[in-house]
Amino acid sequence: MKTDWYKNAVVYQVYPFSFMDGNNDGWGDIPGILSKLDHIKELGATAVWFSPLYRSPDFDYGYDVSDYRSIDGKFGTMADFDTLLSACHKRDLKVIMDMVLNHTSTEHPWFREAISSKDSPYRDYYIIREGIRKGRKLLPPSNWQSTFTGSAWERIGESDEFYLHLFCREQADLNWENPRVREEIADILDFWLAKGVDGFRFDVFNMFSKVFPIRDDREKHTFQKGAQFFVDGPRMHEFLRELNEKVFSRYDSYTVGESFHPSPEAARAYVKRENRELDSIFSFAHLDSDNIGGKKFFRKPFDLLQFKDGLFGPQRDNYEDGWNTLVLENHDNPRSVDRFSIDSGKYRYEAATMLAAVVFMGFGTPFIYMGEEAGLTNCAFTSIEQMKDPVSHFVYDLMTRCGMPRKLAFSFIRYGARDHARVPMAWDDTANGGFNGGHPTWQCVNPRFREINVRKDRDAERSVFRFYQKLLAIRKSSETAIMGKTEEYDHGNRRIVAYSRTFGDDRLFVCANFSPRPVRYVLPPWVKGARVLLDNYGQYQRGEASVALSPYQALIFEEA
Ligand code: TEU
Repeated sequence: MKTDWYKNAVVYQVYPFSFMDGNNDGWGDIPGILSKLDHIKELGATAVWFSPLYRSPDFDYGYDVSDYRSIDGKFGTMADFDTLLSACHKRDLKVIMDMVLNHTSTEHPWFREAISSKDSPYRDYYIIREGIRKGRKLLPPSNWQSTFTGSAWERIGESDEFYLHLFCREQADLNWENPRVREEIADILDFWLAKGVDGFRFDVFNMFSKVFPIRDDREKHTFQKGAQFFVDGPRMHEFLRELNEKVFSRYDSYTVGESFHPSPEAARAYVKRENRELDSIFSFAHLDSDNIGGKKFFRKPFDLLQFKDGLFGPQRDNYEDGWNTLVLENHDNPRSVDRFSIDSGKYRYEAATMLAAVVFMGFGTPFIYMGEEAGLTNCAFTSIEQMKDPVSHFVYDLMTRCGMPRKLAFSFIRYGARDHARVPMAWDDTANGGFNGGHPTWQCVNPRFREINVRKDRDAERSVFRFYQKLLAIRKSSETAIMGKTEEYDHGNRRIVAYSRTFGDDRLFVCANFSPRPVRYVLPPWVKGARVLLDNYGQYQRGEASVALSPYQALIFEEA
């Protein structure tokens, strides 16, 4: 029986490598997570999404899975996972597993089998094609490019054949056209649901279906060639419907898809209730308002209007017949307080709380990334060698090979790197930020951990954590905050974000100064006299005709 529990859920994302190291070996692990579940609960989250915990050679840190029914030894055992699952459930926390099903690790037994012989029954689990002979040269089957730069095809040994990989070459794309692959996938999902997990986050799900036969992309693109042949492909809806019918519909489960720049029409269709595909997909468009073409390293001046378009568009599009998600950070993004033209040195608390109010009071399920709730900042990396993410290295190499000076290339990488969010959590000011007992960590700790850490924030008078607690409590207790329709105000204002949420006769109003300068803002007449539910400065009790908003001040009103 479906209860739609996700509609009033608040999801907390744990990146297991860096959350908490229980056995002091330098890597985060399940016993570590267990020891911090109360923190998640106290915040007010109602569900936890675990980035991949499965066996993996970690070329892409867990997003290259070599056994979907296992727990990687560095994190613990399946028995540890079972303990974690029941510890979450005991605290009324739902559990969402990350499912990376566009590709497997090239160390997955299916792939090993597939390339072991041309007659292998696993051959057709992947997308393997002959290269193109041109004189002495052997060219890849098409000019498609991987999301992480370079050709999307890798030659199989000395043979004439190549396999497709839209991400790292250690991540081979599965052939979803093959019904046996889809059966295997349904079985894997069933395995976890039968164990008692409550839902899935699907990694780059909108690349499952490709256009066949494979051909060259002859269009001009600034970045990735071939995308129109593998994003929102022709059988996407059919594949999702099939999984929904076979698996999700049999459990009270929740699904959220992570999509790679979907078209607006496709994005709506994936979550349209009557289509019976996914419950929701991530809305990321606003997070591209400080970069060019969705490529995080290619920084551009922050554009608040683009941010607002990206934030409010999906709230509008999915209101009547779908559902939305609200995201500020994840393991693929730098810390939000260091983006969007914000100076986290001076206004860390103000900006972190303002961003939370603006994003998480919207229509959709909030997803909070570990550390965001304490206003954790980017890490002051000083060299590319300190970074572990292969993407940082690929893009740096590409830039420097194209002749970009190293210093400049590094400054781009440092702006957009996924590494910032992946350093060990700074829990307190003890060794390694309290992440472990002092053993060297797999990834450097943030050198600012003594000054910026969870305990210090929780104890502070102006605490990001406590603001999040209040914000989430408002969300949970107000039907308007959950179900209300969003209406944006003053879209053209380049400093202010303002919107209302309406449900029946009840209205909420949110307004925020997205700039480091004070701004006077004239409130809509109905907000005059409205009660202030939350204010990150604590200045206001009631709405006036106009309010003087301090730098990064955010106010949430409830109509009297
Ligand atoms: O990410 C999909 C993705 O394409 C981006 O978010 C990507 O990480 C970014 O553009 C690079 O700067 C998902 C996972 O979230 C990510 O961690 C994996 O690396 C990727 O899929 C491959 O599995």
